[in-house]
Amino acid sequence: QSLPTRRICVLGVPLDLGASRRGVDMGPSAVRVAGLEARLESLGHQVTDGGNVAVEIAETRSTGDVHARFLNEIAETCSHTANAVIRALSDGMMPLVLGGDHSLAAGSVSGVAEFYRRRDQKIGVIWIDAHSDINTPQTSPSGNVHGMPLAALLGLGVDAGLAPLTGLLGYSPKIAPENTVLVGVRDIDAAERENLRRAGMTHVYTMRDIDERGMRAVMEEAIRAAGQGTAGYHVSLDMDWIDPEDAPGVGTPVRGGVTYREAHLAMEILADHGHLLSFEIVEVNPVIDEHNRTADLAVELACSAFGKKIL
Ligand code: B3U
Ligand code: MN
Ligand code: MN
Repeated sequence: QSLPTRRICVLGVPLDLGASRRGVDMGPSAVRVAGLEARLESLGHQVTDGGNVAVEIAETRSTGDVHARFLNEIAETCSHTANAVIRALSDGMMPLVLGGDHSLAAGSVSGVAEFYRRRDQKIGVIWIDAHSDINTPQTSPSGNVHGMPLAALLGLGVDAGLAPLTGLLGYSPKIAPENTVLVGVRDIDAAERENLRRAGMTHVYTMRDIDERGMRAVMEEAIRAAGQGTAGYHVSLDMDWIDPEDAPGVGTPVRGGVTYREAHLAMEILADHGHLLSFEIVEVNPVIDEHNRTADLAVELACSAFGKKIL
């Protein structure tokens, strides 16, 4: 196989403060144990492990505001994550971020956006998830910050208490709705619908779109929108996108997700286009996984996204 060799920097963010179910803090470890580095290297890539970003644990902290539990601790970790991502990109490496709950994406995406902003370029984001993650502390039914990162990145919820996240690196918004795409959503809260509208999000592909139009058409459109006028895009892959049948070890399983084959196809299509700026895999929960098979699948999908071909 000939594929462009990349220098990849793995960054773990063992954060579970944004979720109510515990265990996704062990996600980075599970994905490393599943052989991420060796399997990417067997594709010809150069992989450096940048270690883990510092996180607090629930046991030593108080929850704070029930509408956005542990928000300040999460913002702190997001700030470290953003800086680690900027460092990797500055060293000429592509960040591959391992979560951890999805709230960390407020940090990783902020880092990628900032790196390109310094070069007068915008970035796109392809957010692959069963959920739309666009709650604010005001609209969240759970108070879990992993349901809020997309709102923070789009600049929503500043006066609803989300300022510690929206204000990362000193400016907001980090991304534009026309270059932000949701793929595979099937669990959207009523208030999130309103937030999607308020944020100006138009590229929202639900499971119905995937069923009716097929993964190929949806991914091509997603890639076009995220790439329009940008340096390229960050891909944020929440493993709960995949059906719990194939990915049981996730923070918040939702039935009716994409199949094993659709998931690989989507990653292969991403690899074909080559505008990937950074990649992340979040919400792997080893506590409820079966013999690490969700982490194994995460590694397989990363390999497909980084150019592994069947033939
Ligand atoms: N929308 C719900 C559920 C949820 C969002 N993201 C995850 N779960 N993983 C909420 O709590 O905001
Ligand atoms: Mn998510
Ligand atoms: Mn999700």
